This record gives sequence, structure tokens and C-alpha cells, in this order.
Amino acid sequence: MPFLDTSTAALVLGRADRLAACTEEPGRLTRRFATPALAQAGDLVCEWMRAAGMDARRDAIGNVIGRREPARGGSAGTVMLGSHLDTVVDAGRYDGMLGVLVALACVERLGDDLPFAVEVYAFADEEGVRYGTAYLGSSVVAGAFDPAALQRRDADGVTMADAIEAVGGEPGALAAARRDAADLLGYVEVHIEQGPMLEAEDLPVGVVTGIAGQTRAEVAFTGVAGHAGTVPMALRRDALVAAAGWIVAVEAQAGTTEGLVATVGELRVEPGASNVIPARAALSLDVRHLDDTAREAALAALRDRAEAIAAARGVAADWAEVQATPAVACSPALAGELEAAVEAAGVRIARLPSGAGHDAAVMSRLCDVAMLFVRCAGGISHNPAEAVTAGDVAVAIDVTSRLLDRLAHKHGR
Ligand code: HGY
Ligand code: MN
Ligand code: MN
Repeated sequence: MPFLDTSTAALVLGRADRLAACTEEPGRLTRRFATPALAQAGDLVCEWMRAAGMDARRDAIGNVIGRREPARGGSAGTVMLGSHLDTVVDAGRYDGMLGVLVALACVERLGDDLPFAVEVYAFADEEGVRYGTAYLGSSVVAGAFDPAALQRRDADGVTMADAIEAVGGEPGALAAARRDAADLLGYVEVHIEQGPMLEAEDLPVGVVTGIAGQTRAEVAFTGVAGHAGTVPMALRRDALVAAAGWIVAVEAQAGTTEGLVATVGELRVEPGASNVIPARAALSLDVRHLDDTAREAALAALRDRAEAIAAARGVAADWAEVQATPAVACSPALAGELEAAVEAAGVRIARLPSGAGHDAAVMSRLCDVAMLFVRCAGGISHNPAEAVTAGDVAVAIDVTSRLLDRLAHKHGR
């Protein structure tokens, strides 16, 4: 194994710790879109970008974008690197952040002979925790942002437009913030695997073949509130019991369909009192599959099941699709370069699909994309126990640096 820059890897981990302190909730890491905590993290990234000799700025939705010009007026175009800066609730400190920090570390180590510019993106929202729609940051860069989302309200009733303005963004300028694709050579994202495969293979990194498609929906069951003490069981129209039956059906459907995962992660019960029969149960649904046809078939079956359960229980079922993102194949050419860089780093090549969504899925609308996964302990993610080793981070830095070298030779160094 050639020289590994473990000191830079340690710097990356130290920076991840500093970013982890930028949280909305003392004692655990929660950093949602357009919050002061995200702005604080973005300020740190801007500072590090400028120290690395990059121009750093924020775009209209709050993405932090660093740019390093090519050497001696090189005009081969631009390579984009990056990932997201927002987190889920009670998150780990590497999901998203690792990709931003490894990209930054590679820029800091670059020679000054790259024939292309390098841009590093720290996207303002990938998880979609605050407004239920994922990829807000990369959607703006890719020109795929749906302006209707600006009217969505968060749990406190704040519209997305107001939230963007409150942190200095410009909701009216999102369309103009689209990155022109003409000079783009590709987008490369380093991300923790969030799964067990690399650990099982005892590999530090792997090359992503494709990203599963995902659909997010909001499902609600509406029954009749009633007195918990007086309404006979046979006369109840209990929304929560209907929802519970459907949730079990969701798990059963995913458990018996190859390659399908389905999750109910949010549940709100109204009126929400222990002595009141629930009138309404509102749920989130997250369905994913590497094959879009299989995902759509699963959604149709789950919708039918919700309606059947509702009818049998005398309640109503409402279904609203919030967002659908098709499955994306990584660019064979760019992934091939990444594989060559992995091999040159002395690591056996592993190819693996991503069940998790990533900004690369949206950036594929702009240019070729490739992803490098980094082993994470126990495959754990979306959990404060998320962990990586300095050694594996050093390999990721080495591979990404070698990729940039290979692209430099390919584009006229
Ligand atoms: O949900 C996902 O797949 C990603 O973590 N946003
Ligand atoms: Mn995530
Ligand atoms: Mn992520």
C-alpha cells in the first residue's frame, strides 16, 4: 500500500468533530436545512475552503461552493466534488460531511498543475428532514428544483421560502442558480457506505455502480375521535389501528419483494390524547428499489392495501406522493477512472449499488457522476454511532487524489 496521508485523514476527522458541534440540539447532532446550525457549519467550510486557496460563496439556497481555478489558465473544464452538510435527527457525523471534507483535503493537497478547475459543493439539504423533500441543494444546482416546494411548511408552519430568506438565501433566485453544464467533466462524491458490504469484504473503499430510486409519500388514515371509555370496540373507527395494520403490511410487502425496502419513519396521531380514540394518523412512506418498475409496482400495491384496510375499518385513506427520484446508474467512464484509481492505490476493486440516496443521483442530470464508498463501522448510519477509521479516510483521500491525477492526464496536463 503506497504512502497514506494519515495526518490529513486525522485533519478530516477533526473537522468532522468541529462540524458535529454545529447542531440544533445540544447533546446530539441534528442539522436541518436553512437553520442557524447549518449556517454555522457552512461558515466553517467557507473558512477552510478559503484557507485552501479556493473562492468560497453561498448560492441562493445556501449551498456552500468552493472553486479552485485551473493552473496557468488551463481550460479543460471543471471537476465537481462534494456531498451534503445537513443531517438527519440525532445523526452521525460522517454522512455527507465526509464527502465534503475529503474533497477539501484533496484540494489542499493538489499540485498547481491541474488543467481543470475543481469545485467543491457542500449541499444545504440532502436529507429532506425539515420539508420532507430531499435533495433541495443539489436540485437547485442541477436545475431540477420544483418551485412549488417553496410553499411547503415545516413542523412550525414556516414556509421553505421564509426559511431560505431567514438565513440570507434568495428563494426568488433559485432557477438562476442552476450550474451551466457546458464545462463540467463530472461530479464525484465520496460517502460512507451506510451498509455492511465493505466491512464484510474487509475493504476500505468501494466503487458505486448505481443509486436506488426512491419515492417519498405522505399517507393519512382518518377515522372518528371518540371516548376511550364509552365507545364499544366494534363501533370504533380508529385511525391509528388502521395505520398500524398498514404499517405491518408495508413491512411484509418489502420483506417478500427482492431488492425492495420500505419504511414508515414518521407517525403523527391526532388529537393525541390517551383517552381519545385517534381520529387521524398521518405517516411518512419511503420506498426504494434499484429498478424503478419494481418500485412503482410496490407503491401501487401499498396504496391499494391502504385503501382496503381503510374500507374494512370504516376510515378514509389519503395518499400524497411528495417526491420520486429515479434510480441512477453511475457513469461507466467516470466510474472506470475511479476503479483505476482504486487499483493504483493498491486496493482490490469492489463494486456495489447504493440503497441510500445521494446528491449524485440529482447531479447526474447535469453531468457524469461517480461515487466512492468508504467503509463505516457495522454499516451503521443515521445513528450517532456512525464511525470511520483514519486509515480508511486516508485511502479515500489517496484514491480521490489519484482520480484527479488521472483526469488531469486525460484532459491535457
Ligand atoms: O435517505 C437517504 O437515502 C439519504 O440518507 N438521504
Ligand atoms: Mn443520510
Ligand atoms: Mn448522505
